[in-house]
Amino acid sequence: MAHQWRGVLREYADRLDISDATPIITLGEGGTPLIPADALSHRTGAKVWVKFEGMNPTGSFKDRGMTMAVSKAVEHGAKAIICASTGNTSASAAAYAAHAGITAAVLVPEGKIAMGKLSQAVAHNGQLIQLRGNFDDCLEIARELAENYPVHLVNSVNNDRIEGQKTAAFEVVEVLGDAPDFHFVPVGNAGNYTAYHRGYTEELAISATTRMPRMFGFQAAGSAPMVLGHVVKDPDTIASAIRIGNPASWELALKAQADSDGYFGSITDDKILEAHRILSAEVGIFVEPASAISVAGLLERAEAGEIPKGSTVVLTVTGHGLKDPQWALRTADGSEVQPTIVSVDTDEVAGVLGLVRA
Ligand code: AN7
Repeated sequence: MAHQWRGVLREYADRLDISDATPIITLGEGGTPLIPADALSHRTGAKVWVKFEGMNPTGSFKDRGMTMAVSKAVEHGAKAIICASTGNTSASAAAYAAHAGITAAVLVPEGKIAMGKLSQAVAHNGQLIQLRGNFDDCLEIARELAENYPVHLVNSVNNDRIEGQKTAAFEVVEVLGDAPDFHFVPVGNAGNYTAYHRGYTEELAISATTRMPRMFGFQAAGSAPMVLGHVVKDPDTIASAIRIGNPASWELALKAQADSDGYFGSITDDKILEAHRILSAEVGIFVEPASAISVAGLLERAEAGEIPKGSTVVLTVTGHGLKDPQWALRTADGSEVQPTIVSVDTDEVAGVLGLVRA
């Protein structure tokens, strides 16, 4: 019988703080593909691999942390969880809560989350509340509620989330046989940046690897507090997932940067969309805009001469393109892609396709 991937808690039980008393709330997350990206290797001279986290059950990397956070919450008797979200966390929290038979309350910024994510949170019976504010406001309210009411916070300020997410680094090491030279991730709250660093740190400690990858994190130019060194009051970017002005894991991420000789950079929305097109059209991987920032970051750093030829590079792309598909229908000059419409006529279709009869 074919072996089925059992989700990160079972696959990495010996690397996580779980016991026989922990109920395993899983949707089979993790075990995502690490895909060689020849087009990006040719463009940069590095050996580039893409860790496609859109292949998780709810379509983003958040599921790795959510299986852990919800399992531990249920172990401790929680009947309700709460989170603030730019979308993906809310989709994941609602799905895992549904699976566990508990309630999820999700706070999102009004009008600023992608349709696919909103649909998921609603479909999974999340108690969805839109705040007239941004993500940072939502997180403040979620924290206050968790402090004063019987609801369990599952944002990445909850260490269980980071613990679950570190398993992605284990998977990379299993495929490559070592850590890469560079690891690129999008940065919003900087939880995932922190989680990969923790995963690689643990691999190094047990000699599963020979090195710590340089951790390279990227924020959108209009939402780049870690690059600017101060909180951004009104963050703005088309990459709504990372529209975050006051990252929850700021301090932890700075430590990870120092330890890994890492880097934080910013990328304009135009460059994010350009990278989105390259990844879709030349590699065949469809992601949401925030995820394309890993690709844009690599292209920018390679152009700056900062990526030695032959380096092994892993890019995490965090969320599936179907979450927020509208961006694919815009051309480089910002106009809408126009569909080609023809009659039911073989010769006419052949003509449009430029085919010549054999
Ligand atoms: C696709 O869902 O913060 O730096 O509330 O959805 O660990 O925050 C999402 C973040 C990158 C940034 N890519 O990760 C949320 C939320 C995608 C994301 C990030 C997010 P962190």
